Amino acid sequence: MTSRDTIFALGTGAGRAAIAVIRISGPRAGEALKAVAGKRPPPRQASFAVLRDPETGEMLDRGLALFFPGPASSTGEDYSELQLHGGRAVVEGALAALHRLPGLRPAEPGEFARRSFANGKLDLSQAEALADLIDAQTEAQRRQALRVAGGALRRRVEAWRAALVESLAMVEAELDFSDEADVGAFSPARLSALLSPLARDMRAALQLAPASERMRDGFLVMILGRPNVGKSTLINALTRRDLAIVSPIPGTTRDMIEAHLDIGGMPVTLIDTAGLREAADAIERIGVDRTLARVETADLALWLSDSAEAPPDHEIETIRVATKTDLTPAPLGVIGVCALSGEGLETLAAAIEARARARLGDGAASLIVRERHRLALEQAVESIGSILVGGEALELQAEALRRASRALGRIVGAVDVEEILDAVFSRFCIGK
Ligand SMILES: Nc1nc2c(ncn2[C@@H]2O[C@H](COP(=O)(O)OP(=O)(O)OP(=O)(O)O)[C@@H](O)[C@H]2O)c(=O)[nH]1
Ligand SMILES: [Mg+2]
Repeated sequence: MTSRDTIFALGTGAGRAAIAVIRISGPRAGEALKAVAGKRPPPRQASFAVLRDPETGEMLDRGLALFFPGPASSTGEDYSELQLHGGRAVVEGALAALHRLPGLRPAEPGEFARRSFANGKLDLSQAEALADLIDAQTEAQRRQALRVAGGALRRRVEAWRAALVESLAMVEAELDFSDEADVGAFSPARLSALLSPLARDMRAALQLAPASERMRDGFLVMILGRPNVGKSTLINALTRRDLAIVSPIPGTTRDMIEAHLDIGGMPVTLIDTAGLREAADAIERIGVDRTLARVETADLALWLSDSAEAPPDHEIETIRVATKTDLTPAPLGVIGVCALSGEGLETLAAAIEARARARLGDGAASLIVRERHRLALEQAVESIGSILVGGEALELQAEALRRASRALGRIVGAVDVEEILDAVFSRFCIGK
């Protein structure tokens, strides 16, 4: 995979649409436009273009062509875009025409983003955040992805690395010139004055990490209760879909049914479960066991009851919900819902939203958003911590500083990255 190839791909989603955007990046991006659209438009200006098959001259579509000369383009290379009608035959015709041009080949998944990275347009944390932005389903997820894509983590890591470099310079100067009387800049106290606030700042960022990682997956809410209390009815009402089978027969639900919801901008994963009881048969028993296993990883349980029964003891935070309030009124202090009238659903949704917001934040302070980042930062903090404990030889302190710096470098993709890059970019879609 050399960047001398010129690559192309459909950038917009596959299928019917009003518009399709085809992206071309590499040294022949300008020539390719000339070959299929008859001209290379002036830089950064949209021009009307008639797209033709370069071999037969047959018209394929009318659309817009744009040209961005490198390095001031999204990939850092010469970059072209064709905006066409989003029909399957139009797109296939255009891609086939480009494929016939010498020096052009279809892009691999994530290859555009990888070239942006290689050309310094993005660091690794930003490239990953762009993938999150494309996946973002709710406002809070979007806010978090946009913040990291805008370079929030990149800048913080750069500041941390700069402080490490300064510390390392101090330690190395002491190692090299300690016999010269006038150096004198080094003292353990000065080193820890540099490193202590750094470690504190990193630990603060780590504290927010679980919330930000959870933001990408969704706040996990399990609907629990005895058979027949109305759990499946509730998930259907909250999602406004006919997801789960509802019946008056206790033990209807066996498999967990999962739905992804946007509640007030917060991503929430809601799971309907098998009613908890001494199971009537082996299959139901499996359903109940799975429910209990999953509860351990949940953020919140909704304990549903139509008879004012209190929830069993769980480790996790629980909201009590009284169902079927058309038949029995809710006990005092318990949120009541009625699936027939929809009463109480808004109150319940607001309660879930509030817990999700308290747990995940709103994305505006997110920094460490992936396990990959967190593990690297933990390593850096550990290395710095070993110096702050004191008592280590200067050579070992220098090595610990280098280790911390390398760990941080992995977050932004600045060091020993080939494997990380392959793993990160191959998960992107084609055209990204
Ligand atoms: N009157 C009334 N009936 C309800 C209400 N909500 C649910 N039901 C009825 O209660 C019965 C059980 O509902 P489900 O949603 O299947 O209960 P479940 O908790 O999922 O039951 P299992 O899957 O067996 O654990 C069905 O007949 C529903 O129509 C309600 O608010 N009022
Ligand atoms: Mg059910």
